[in-house]
Amino acid sequence: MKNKIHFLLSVCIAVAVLTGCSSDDSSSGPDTFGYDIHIEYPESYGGGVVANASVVLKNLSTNIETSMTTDEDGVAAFTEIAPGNYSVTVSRTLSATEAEVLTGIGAEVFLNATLSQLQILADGATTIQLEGSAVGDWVIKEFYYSGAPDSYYFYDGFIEIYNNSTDVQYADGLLFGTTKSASSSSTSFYGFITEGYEDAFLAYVMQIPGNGTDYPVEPGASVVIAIDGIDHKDDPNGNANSPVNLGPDVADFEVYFYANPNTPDTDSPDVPNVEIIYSYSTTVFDYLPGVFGSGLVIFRHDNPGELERLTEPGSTSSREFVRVPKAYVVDALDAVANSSVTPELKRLPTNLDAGMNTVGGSYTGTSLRRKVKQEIGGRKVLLDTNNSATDFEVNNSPSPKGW
Ligand SMILES: [Ca+2]
Ligand SMILES: [Ca+2]
Repeated sequence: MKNKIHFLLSVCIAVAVLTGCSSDDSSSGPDTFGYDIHIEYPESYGGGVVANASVVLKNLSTNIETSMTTDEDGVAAFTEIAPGNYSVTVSRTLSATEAEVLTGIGAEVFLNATLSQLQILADGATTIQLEGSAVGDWVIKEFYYSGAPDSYYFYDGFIEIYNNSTDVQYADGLLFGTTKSASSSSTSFYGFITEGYEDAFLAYVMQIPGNGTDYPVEPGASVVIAIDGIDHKDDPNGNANSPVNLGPDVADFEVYFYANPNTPDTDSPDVPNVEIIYSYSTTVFDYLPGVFGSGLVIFRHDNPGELERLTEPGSTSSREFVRVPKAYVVDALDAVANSSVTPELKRLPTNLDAGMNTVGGSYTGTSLRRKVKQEIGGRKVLLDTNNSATDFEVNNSPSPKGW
């Protein structure tokens, strides 16, 4: 653009020699400028230039809009812009295929950005970074339930929930729970599955506290919920065989099981407690997902205490289970007792987890951990096909907040 101005000035000087070139020549109009607007992808997409983004420049005095599409270098090079104040609106829709490459998650996504005021009084350039609706969601990263090896110690269990999306997510209010425990018995059916129910039925429901924005979690970061928030390897109340430290540096929350007035459960002062919405028994002394595993579900619901509760079909027990319809379920993992368990013995319907997985036995000191699908800009995107047989693998060294 500078070249163009130089050219115009040269023309004016050349014309001035012949006819005079006065500043009040009304036919020349006001000066106009060139302005380059560079568009970039969000940080969590690994950055980079955005081709084919729509950029609308609107003059705030005249309301006249000028639109352009970014070129392959991610630039909308506006020319002949009158001096003044402008707003800039940028939008770009990614197809599922494009999003798969950029975010690791194949779903259509709408990216946009707005600059409410941009003053243009000279040639110039600016860079605008797009923001997107979150692509992806919370997923279960790790479930350690089997108990410490060569022990009967299982208070070192934990659940790790991972922000597998492109944006900050708030853990506030996130609900989780487990079904009736899995079993190594070949006849241990779960009546709800046998009867063909397609919802989750949970023995425990717990909720992460918070007012909506108390617990922000970055993309690629996670929340660890411990049965007991202590360093199980070293704590006198722990067990030397335990593979995990779930002290305040690692565990974000713990389950302090106050439901039982005679509870021997301890409340680690530096690890906040989750809220217990429901327990199928008031005589248990802590949260017990089961050393053989269970169906683990994370979900959202505005009134979890109002969810329907049913007794297990075919059972004489009066214990009730909380029904969580599929629409509320964010992620689910059916952890079963061992590799010989057949699909009829699942704890979760196949529409929530098409398969199942196992660490192979109890008191193994091993966990189930979701596989890493790819890394984008340093962020691990975890594999999520809604089939735990594919998505999870046995982790011989349970790794809360790590890999
Ligand atoms: Ca506890
Ligand atoms: Ca505590």
